[in-house]
Amino acid sequence: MKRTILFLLLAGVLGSASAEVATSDKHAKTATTYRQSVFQLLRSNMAPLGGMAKGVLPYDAEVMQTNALRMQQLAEMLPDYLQTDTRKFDVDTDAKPQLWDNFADVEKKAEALKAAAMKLEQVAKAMDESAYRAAIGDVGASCKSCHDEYKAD
Ligand code: ASC
Repeated sequence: MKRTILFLLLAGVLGSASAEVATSDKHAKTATTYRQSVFQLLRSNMAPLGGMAKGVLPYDAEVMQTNALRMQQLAEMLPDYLQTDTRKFDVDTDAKPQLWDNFADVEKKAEALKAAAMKLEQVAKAMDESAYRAAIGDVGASCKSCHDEYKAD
């Protein structure tokens, strides 16, 4: 008991999202909807950037700045929205079970996404066109590194 309290205090002080287990079918379904909503917003901000990196869309530094900032904000939300462990319930999800076994790694990957999005914002602010493609590529690579481990598809 004392150890549990100490752990909770430490987790609070360190500010990390402490994993929470869904307590009912309804709770799990709602948490899954929220979790997927954050990813849909990330996707909607990433899609035009991907188009630019591929040369399908013209580079637009303003869109890059806006979307990179939004992706930083969404990356910050990821641990909160991912922390609810829905494994005990029958929810329609691509989340792999190990997401909740390796949560510290998930938090690290969310930080990496935020860092890549910060870099992209800087590059776009500086209008450094020679760096756009690589900076967008790094954001996409951080999406992929998490999907490879924790998303089944
Ligand atoms: C996207 C998108 C993702 C990532 C990922 C990167 O544009 O929707 O999920 O990039 O495919 O590998």
